Amino acid sequence: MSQIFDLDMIKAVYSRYPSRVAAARKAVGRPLTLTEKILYAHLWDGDAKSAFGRGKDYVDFAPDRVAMQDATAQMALLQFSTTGRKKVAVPSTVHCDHLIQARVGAKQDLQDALNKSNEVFSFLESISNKYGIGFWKPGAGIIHQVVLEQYAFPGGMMIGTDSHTVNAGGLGMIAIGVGGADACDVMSGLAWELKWPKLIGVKLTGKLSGWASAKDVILKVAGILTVKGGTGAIVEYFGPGAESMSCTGKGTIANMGAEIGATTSTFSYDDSMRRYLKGTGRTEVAALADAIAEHLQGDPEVYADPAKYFDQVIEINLSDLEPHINGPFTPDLAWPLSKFAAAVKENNWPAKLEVGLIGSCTNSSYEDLTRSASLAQQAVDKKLKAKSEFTITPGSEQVRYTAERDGILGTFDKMGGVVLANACGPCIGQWARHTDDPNRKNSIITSFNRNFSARNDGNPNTHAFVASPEVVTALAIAGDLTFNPMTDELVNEEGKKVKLDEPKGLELPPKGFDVKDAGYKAPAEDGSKVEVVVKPDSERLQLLEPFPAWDGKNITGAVVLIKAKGKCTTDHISMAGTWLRYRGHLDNISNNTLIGATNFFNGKANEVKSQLDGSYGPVPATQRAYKAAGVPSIVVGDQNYGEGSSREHAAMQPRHLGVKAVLVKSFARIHETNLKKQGMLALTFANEADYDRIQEDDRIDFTDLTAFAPGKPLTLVLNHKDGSKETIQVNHTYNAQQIEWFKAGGALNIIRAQQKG
Ligand code: MIC
Ligand code: SF4
Repeated sequence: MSQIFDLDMIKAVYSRYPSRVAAARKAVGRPLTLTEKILYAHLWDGDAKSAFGRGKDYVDFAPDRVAMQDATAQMALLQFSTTGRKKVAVPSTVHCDHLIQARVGAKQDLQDALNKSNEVFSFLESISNKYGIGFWKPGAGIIHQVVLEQYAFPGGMMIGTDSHTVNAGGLGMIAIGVGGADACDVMSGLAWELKWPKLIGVKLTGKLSGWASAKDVILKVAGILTVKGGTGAIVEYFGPGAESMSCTGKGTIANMGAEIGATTSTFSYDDSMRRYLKGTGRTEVAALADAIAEHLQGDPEVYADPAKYFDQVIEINLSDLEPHINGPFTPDLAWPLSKFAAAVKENNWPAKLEVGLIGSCTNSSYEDLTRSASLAQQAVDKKLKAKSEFTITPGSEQVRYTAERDGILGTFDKMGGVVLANACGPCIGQWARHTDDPNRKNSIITSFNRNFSARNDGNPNTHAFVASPEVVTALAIAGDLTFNPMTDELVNEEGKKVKLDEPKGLELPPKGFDVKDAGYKAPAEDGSKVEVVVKPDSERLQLLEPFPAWDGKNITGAVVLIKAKGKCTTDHISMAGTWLRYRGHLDNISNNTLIGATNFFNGKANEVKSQLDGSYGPVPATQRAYKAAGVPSIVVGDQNYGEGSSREHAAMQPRHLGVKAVLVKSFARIHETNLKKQGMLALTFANEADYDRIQEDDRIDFTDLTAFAPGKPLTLVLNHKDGSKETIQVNHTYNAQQIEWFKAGGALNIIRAQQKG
């Protein structure tokens, strides 16, 4: 296996640890959690004293790495290319995984993607080559699995332009999902700021056995904390249960921490990580980590009395943990397996299971595949024919190659499974699902992490559930959502009743991992001569124009483009699926702006009233008309607005179309930052009930924007159609620097001026 991780960088990080941890302990005056150690070891200015006690403040950090996936890298690198820098300041990689559609199977699908998205892949390859960025070509694997296998290291700090960057927490990192503009800062050699997080401790005792797996830990945690419960927090898992789990199992838990809104999750360095590092060809990294192992774990006093050190503590006994199935439509609706069948009946969800899908960045480790294959083998042995369609998405070429060599993929094939490309595919709506009738309510179950409405196949009638790969496999064999493999029997092809035995798997391949072509391309030493082509008439790529600076005036007479009702995720604001096509072309992708959001005033998606002529029309066209007419507008939203993806398009598109502010009950972290970065106003109702005061025909005046200052609420006057007026307060979390971004029309305008100046 080629060695592409940066050993010198890791050595440099580790050499800072002993003194940084000692200084932090002194500043804080008590034992430290692992999270705190990693954060203090990565302070931009190294000054523990000044960082300590900054409470809810933003603090500057120096991440070690940047990872980007194809669908977000385009915008990140288009922004980077305007800064004037010659090379990235920290090791960075691009991974081509989102733009591959699942249709018939790996080989054909990959070829189709290469044909269809050649322009974008070539752009990413050449721009990576130019700026010193490692390039993982289409088919190499899903970003988070590749990062775990190649780059993640205990105690490191990484940012990535994808919300599931947090996956690397399974290998003891602080790995955080961000928008492309944040990545651009770090690649430009600037500090990266994050609000000092709250700490949630999850103590794991006992040991997983039988049908329960690591996925069930996070499915249960999601049920406890909900999609908002982790907001602003880093979740630290510890205890004997954590140590008894595989490293990739920890990765699964950290991965799906994105679904509870957590900033990230992490685990202390232990033997499972050591085994995984060695198993993936990184014996040197394991040796380096061993040398400072005490710093790559929380202090023993912390784990002995967690309530004293964490803001919240949850305890889970793995020995009692029941498998869970979460859904539909939201990842936090958690059902223990024994209660699920009744829930399906009570809620009238379609019990017939049409497709079971395993794999993805969440669950495609060797352990996951062998455990699921053990069930597939039983199906063959016990003469059961899988009743549902069944697909497998390997996370990387390394895992796929090894699983093929070891006969695992062959076993799935015997059960009727279809192996898809090593890519996101159905997880991100890149799925040409064949269905007889899209209007029929139907059910699917996946081992992925998200199940928002219409996410996987673009069909709002699809009820998507999330579970472990082994539960997905068992249910696909049964073809029935109400089947409980722990207790129920199935009738085989000979009419005999049979029962599935517990799944069995292997943590790591006994013969080691292998791969012929991992799909990596190192960048040129000197990329200055590399030419990056963006055709002026391209419909997929567009060079960026700087956004205009604020005019220094209060906004007056703003109309309400849309008042979004209920869940409004980044999928609602900037849909994926077929729209992924335009991720490098801001103007074209803006045609999907908020088309998935439900209009509070008529309960419909993509139908809003134009204040120009009173007609109803699609959101993007209505907004384009406001922009052309010079009418300012705002977007109003509900709780946890912008939940889900890191895609900054959800912030850049409204900005590009001329929306001035987004006013909501609460924000998801990444989206709020993305809005700020792009020079938008991200505001929250001081009084949530004021959401109800916003009327369809309001004209809104900002009366004190000219005095915009940290910690000071803003005042809005709502001029209702009947002539009455109401004044409301809105809050914001902008610090002084972020207010400068707003004034300059976006953070990039400032970086550009600095790099050129
Ligand atoms: C997702 O899981 O929603 C994605 C697709 O990976 C996104 C990134 C994107 O929108 O490109 C994410 O989670 O950040
Ligand atoms: Fe890809 Fe799905 Fe993972 Fe996002 S969650 S990176 S779309 S596999």
